[in-house]
Order: sequence, then structure tokens, then C-alpha cells
Amino acid sequence: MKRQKEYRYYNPVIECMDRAKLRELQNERLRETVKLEYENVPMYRERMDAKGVKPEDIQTIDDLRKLPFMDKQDLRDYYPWAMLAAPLKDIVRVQGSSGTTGKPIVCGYTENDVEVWTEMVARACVEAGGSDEDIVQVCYGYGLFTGGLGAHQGATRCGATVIPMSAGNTNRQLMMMQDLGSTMLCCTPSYATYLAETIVDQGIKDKIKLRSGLFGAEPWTEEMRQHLEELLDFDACDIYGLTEIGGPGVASECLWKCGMHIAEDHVIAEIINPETGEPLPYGEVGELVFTTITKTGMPMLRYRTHDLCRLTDEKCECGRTLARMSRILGRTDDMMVIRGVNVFPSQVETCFMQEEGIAPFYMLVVDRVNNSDTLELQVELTEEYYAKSDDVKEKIVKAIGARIKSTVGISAKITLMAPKTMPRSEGKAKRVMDNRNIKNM
Ligand code: DLL
Repeated sequence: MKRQKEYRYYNPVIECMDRAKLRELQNERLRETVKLEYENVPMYRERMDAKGVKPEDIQTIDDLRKLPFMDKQDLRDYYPWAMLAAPLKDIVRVQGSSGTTGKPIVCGYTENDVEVWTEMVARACVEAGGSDEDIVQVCYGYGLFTGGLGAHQGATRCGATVIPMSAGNTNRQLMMMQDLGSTMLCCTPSYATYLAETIVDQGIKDKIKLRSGLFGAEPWTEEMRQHLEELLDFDACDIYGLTEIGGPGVASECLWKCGMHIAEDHVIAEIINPETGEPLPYGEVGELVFTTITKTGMPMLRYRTHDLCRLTDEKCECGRTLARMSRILGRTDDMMVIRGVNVFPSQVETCFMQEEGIAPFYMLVVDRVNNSDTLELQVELTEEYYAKSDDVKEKIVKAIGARIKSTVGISAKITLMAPKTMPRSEGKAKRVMDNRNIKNM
């Protein structure tokens, strides 16, 4: 199924560049960005001054570690404009993301930033096999969230025919998908799964022409990919990004699906130990940190994403030399500590996705009973398995429980739910209900 990607937005000069040359390009752009930030953003200048670091001390990537970190809290503290490095009149777009509470964080993009972002998503579309022959159905939400507009701009840049559906209204999505013959789908992996299952349930698979999809904005697993690809017989590629760094397209997978190629001509990626802040070598799991090197509106220096993954700079089978990041393996802050054990929802997910009869809709309910933490996994059965005997269901419960115990190191109560009873999400899925916090308030 690996289609060749001979296309305008496949740019081997950058994407297959010799890594030493790429380093030189990154160093040059890094120096410019540090200067821009120091001269225009008082909060960061003060932070550098406090560390005794001047822009001329940052010459190469090896000097990065001298720079102070930034993170989401800065965007809240300096909301809305105090982190702009460009005059407000040069900001042509505002994008944002909702935090867990309160106001969204907002980022100002200059014309240059929108252009860089567009190019990154166009590259992602091509990596996933897209071209000007594709009909791209965008069901990410349009608005402050970067998913909708990002996919829209990138696919348009590729010359594809774009259907700007935005999220929701599944029947309408499926009607358009059939009538217009969509060949590429852009949405969250959980919504893609829901769409795919509905297609199979409605018996309309032979009317669907999807060849590939760009799925991201939330964590998903290899098992979820396999499930999706089996349902629709297409290529499901991962795409990563965040509003602060430039939206979707910061990294994305090619059809070899062995990690996401990072747009290293626009960002420098580091992995750090989330506790000490010390850089870690390629190959080790740690927190992903980005420095933007072409953004001019709100450049980010050593921005802590709180996303956990590992990096590799080995050349990909596709020929690209850009470093790759693994799937997001969890977040430093969605990590739950249950009876002293660190638990990531994605870890639990891999324990039941391989089980036959299980649909990929679930909720982890954490509670505190008699001063002891409890974990319950509520997970949906398929129609076929829901009709089976209690013995069969008991076996499934036992198998999942045992796998969670051995992989995650904790016992969990497994509750099998009736088909179509768990909430379906059109945007980012909510997978955890931690009642301990409510009770502790
Ligand atoms: O989610 C941008 C995006 C839109 C990416 C569409 C891909 C597709 P934010 O709303 O700012 O931006 O959220 C960023 O979402 O720090 C990750 O925790 C998570 N995330 C994004 N992509 C992935 C992915 C968009 N492929 C936050 N896998 C990030 C896992 C992802 N998590």
C-alpha cells in the first residue's frame, strides 16, 4: 500500500538533508531567534539576564541548555500579548487551546508563521501519500483549535480538494464522504474510529474511497491504528503538533509508519528528564522540548510540552533524514499515581485493545475508598461479543485484568459495557475520570 510520494511538497533538499548541514541551518536560525526574542520579549530577556546569558552566548545547539525553559504557565501569566516578539499589527491570526481550566492560552501568528505552519501540514499530507489528486475531508474542529484550519491550509497548499466539514454530525460526514468520494480523512483518531465503525455498521464500506488519514491531537496506540486500518483498509498516519509551536505538522508519519518526522528546519527538538530538566540522549524516553527557529510572532525557546516520547536520528526507510519522534507515550501531567504506581491511560489501552470483542471506547475511573485508591476500567464490548455467554465475558475480564496487572503493575476492576454506551468524542477524547480530586477539594 506504500504509494510513492513524488510531489511538489516532498522536498528532498530539506527532508533528506545531510544532518551536519541541517545542524548548520538550525544553528543559524537559532541565533536569529534568540536575538529576536531577547530584543523584543521583556519577560524572556529578564529570564536570560537572571541566568547571566546573553544572545551571543548561544551560537549552536550545544548552547541550548544554557537557555531557560518556557511552558504553558508563561502563556497564562503573560496572557494575551506580552510574549509577542512582533508588533500586534503584524499578527494576522490568533490560535488557541483550551487548558484544563479557565481561559484558553492564545498564540499570535504572523503571516510568516501561518506560511510555515501551512508548509508543515502540506508536507505531512504528502508524507501520508496525499497529492493534488486527493479529496480531503477535514473533520477537526475549525476555530481557535489548530486542527481544522491547519489541515485545511496544508491540504489546500497541496492542491487537494478540501471539504471543510469541521467536527460532528456523523451522518452528514458519512453522506459527504460517499457523495464526494473523499480519499483522505483528517480528524482525531477516536473520531476516526467512531466514523469507521459506523461505516462498517451501516454496511457502506464499499462506497467509501478513503486511501489515507492524518490522525492526531490526542494520544493513540499502535493497536488503535491496526483496528482502524483493518476496518477501512487504508493508511492511518499519526500527526503531532501543538498550538504554541505552530499547530499540527510539527511532526508527522510517512507511509512506513515508524515514527513521526520532525520538521527540523523549523524546530529543534530535545528530550529532557522531566524531573531534573537535564537533556537525555536520543533513544531514551523523556519530555519533549521544542525551540522554534522560524517563528516570528511568538517564538518559543525550550518550550516544555509535557509530552513523553523518544527520538531517533536514524535515517528512515523512506529516505528522509529528519529526526523522528515515537508516538506520544503519555504526558508528565496526565500521569496518574494510583497506589504509588505511575499509570498512563495509553499503557492501560494497550492491555485491552488486543483483546477480541473489545471496542476502542473506554473510561478510566479512579476513586478513593477507605483511604485506598481504586482503578476501574469501563470498556465497551462489540455487538457480537455482547451477545455471548457470561463465561466468555468472564474470560475477557480475567484476561484484561491479568494484562493490566502484569504490564502496568496494578489491579483494576474491569467493567464490560454494552455496545454504544460509552461517550463518543468528536474532538479530543476524555479518557480519565479521577474522582479523588473532587473528593479532596
Ligand atoms: O492538538 C494540534 C494538532 C491538531 C495536532 C490536529 C495534530 C492534529 P493543541 O490543542 O495545542 O494542539 O494540543 C497539543 O495535544 O501537547 C499533545 O499532548 C497532544 N497531541 C497532539 N498531537 C498528538 C498526537 C493540537 N499525534 C497537545 N499524539 C500536545 C498524541 C498529541 N498526542
